[in-house]
Amino acid sequence: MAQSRPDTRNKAKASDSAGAKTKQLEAFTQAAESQLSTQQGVPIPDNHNSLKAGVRGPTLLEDFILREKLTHFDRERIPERVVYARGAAAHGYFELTRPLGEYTKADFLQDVGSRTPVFVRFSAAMGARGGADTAREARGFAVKFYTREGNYDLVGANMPVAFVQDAIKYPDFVHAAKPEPHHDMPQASSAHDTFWDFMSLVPETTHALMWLMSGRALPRSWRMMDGFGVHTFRFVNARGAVHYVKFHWKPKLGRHALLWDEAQKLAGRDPDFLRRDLWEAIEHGHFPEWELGVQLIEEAKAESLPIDLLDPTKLIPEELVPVLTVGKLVLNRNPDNFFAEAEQVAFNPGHVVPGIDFSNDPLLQGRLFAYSDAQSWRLGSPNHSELPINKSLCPVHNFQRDGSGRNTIGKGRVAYEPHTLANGAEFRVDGGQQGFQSTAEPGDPAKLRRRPEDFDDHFSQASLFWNSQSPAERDQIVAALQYELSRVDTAAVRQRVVDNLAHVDARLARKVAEPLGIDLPDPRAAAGRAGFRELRRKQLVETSAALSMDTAGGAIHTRRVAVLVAPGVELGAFKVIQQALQDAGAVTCVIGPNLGFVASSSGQQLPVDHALLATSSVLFDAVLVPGGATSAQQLMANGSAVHFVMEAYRHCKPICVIGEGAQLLKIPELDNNPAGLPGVVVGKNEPGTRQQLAQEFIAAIARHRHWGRPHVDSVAA
Ligand code: HDD
Repeated sequence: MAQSRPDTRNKAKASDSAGAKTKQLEAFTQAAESQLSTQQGVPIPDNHNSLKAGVRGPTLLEDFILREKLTHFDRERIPERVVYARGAAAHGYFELTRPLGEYTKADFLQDVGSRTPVFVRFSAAMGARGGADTAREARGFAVKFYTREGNYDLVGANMPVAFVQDAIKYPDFVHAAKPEPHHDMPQASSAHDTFWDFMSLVPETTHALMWLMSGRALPRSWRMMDGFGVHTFRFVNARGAVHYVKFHWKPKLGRHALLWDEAQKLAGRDPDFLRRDLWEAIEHGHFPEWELGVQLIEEAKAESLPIDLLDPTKLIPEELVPVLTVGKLVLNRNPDNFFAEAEQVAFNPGHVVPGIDFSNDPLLQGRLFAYSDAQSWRLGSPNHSELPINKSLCPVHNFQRDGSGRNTIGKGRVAYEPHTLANGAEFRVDGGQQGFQSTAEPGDPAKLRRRPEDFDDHFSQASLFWNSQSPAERDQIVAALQYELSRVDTAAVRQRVVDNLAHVDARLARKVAEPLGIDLPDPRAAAGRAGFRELRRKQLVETSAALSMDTAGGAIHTRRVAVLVAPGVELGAFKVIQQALQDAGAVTCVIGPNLGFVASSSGQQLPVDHALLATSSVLFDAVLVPGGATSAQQLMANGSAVHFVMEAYRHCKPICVIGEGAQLLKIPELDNNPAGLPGVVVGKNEPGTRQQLAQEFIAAIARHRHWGRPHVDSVAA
């Protein structure tokens, strides 16, 4: 292919006169930083008063400064994303740790150590842009790789499976899940009739529902959740050989979830909980990290798998195809401007680079159209790829021209191909081996509206997920389903859901049905309905460890520990533990009755980070109550302080109480003796034991939650 680059961005050469003009402009720009101006650069003399006909007279239409300011303001909002509207983003890089040339010719996956800049946006699927971060939601995990061969977007989620199998059902699914159209409620909640009506009638949703009802839908932090590409994609190597590929992001900080009660309280205490968490971690230099893993399946072997790779409601258990770690993702820079970057970023699963190709997954195929269409509407023009955050870093050259929001100045008379008039040589792009090559997929070319037979197995993997959960995780799934269905007014819908659940697990269905005022679950009733085929493919594994989040241990890096203090607090053990926590990477916050300082028992002034009235235990991962009789007495007399500790107890969070601080744990059934409670470290302010206390507390924090605490349900918090 001959090369001519009439509008290559990176190669513009400034002429001498342009250079002089630039210098002149720079001088103006420096002067202008201390001077407000209109969009045309005209200096603004007064930004407080509009132009009036006399001091008490009407405002003049002539005031172009006011007119321009208001017209711009009136147009500041763009339509929010129809799904995944609420989110935030960060910059970083992807580094390859294992060469993948054997599988794909993608340039950025060849050389170990090579780094590709990325922009990553995390989001919540159904909530509006102004909703709360901690609603029960599938989370978006969208990564834009700015590779040397163009932008590659991996637009995934924190769940490996989708709700529906075919893109033609996606708008129905979204309409059922979003607020009900007659009164626009509820916001960011699946606990309503239309959601469960649709789900109960479309059993292919069952597997994803299990994920949504689990802790996966309530991440403690975006930094502590998995990501998945969901669909099967294809890697194509330089020889044209194909491997099917599934993408996995695994967080370095482990996987942790909020409890439902916490999530609801956080929605009020700090609706920005997750975006603040990401922002602060990056601001403080705690750069979040994930490993990129791939599951690779030779094209010829795909048939022998018991799972249809084109079905987006199925995953491949890691026991069947292991996840190969190939790189790491590091987020190390917050955006400069939320709107210009996080809001205007336009992801598209159709953005692939040579060496990565689509599969015929019917959900993915629909997405290939939907995103470019959605972005052109949302960002106002097909020229959204020219916005700084969407621009590829490599040169762009084509003959697309004009349209609103066009930035590129396409030079010369030639805006077509083939041509000879650019530089006399013939320029023609009509095939050949360069550029992105679409790779054929084995398949049936007949045109029909049908799905492969195996797509009808809607329950095997929902059961696999259920079987892989720990007892505590199961309790939460049951509680989530009970909560959601208790809010569904239509009894027939509640009944259909539990009838379906009986195909996942009979005990699960019975337990969920208990408080719902309906009949016992009847799997035969579900099986009789339209859209239901009782197909159950044998799964080669009974359980899969990677499907459970309940993994013990791990680092405590960036976990937030609250330290409750009042005047008279003893500093000895507290200071030793605080230092040990900080050395282990945790963040400690001193919380006192008021802002300012608290005088310790030895008369030292201890700075307070947060006042009790402005904070809550749900904003923390663990609680430390130091000793000191006066301090403990005052905290005991403060309902907010007692509630703080008891709520942390109820949420099974690690707690360390020293000396008189133990009085804050008021559990009458235990005669107020907290010794031996899971995840509760009790100690004295004695020099010889401080280090050991600190290590016990760190180990307790590493486990994150301590299930099986006695009398949790009787705690009024
Ligand atoms: Fe989608 C946005 C993830 C299926 C249509 N989707 C969007 C975003 C994420 C996903 C993370 C936000 C990207 C960002 O941060 O800007 N979508 C998924 C996943 C899916 C999925 C994991 C299933 C595997 N989506 C899906 C289908 C369709 C769409 C089947 C339509 C046929 N998605 C869109 C959209 C959005 C979008 C309408 C909203 C606004 C936008 O794209 O930019 O085009």
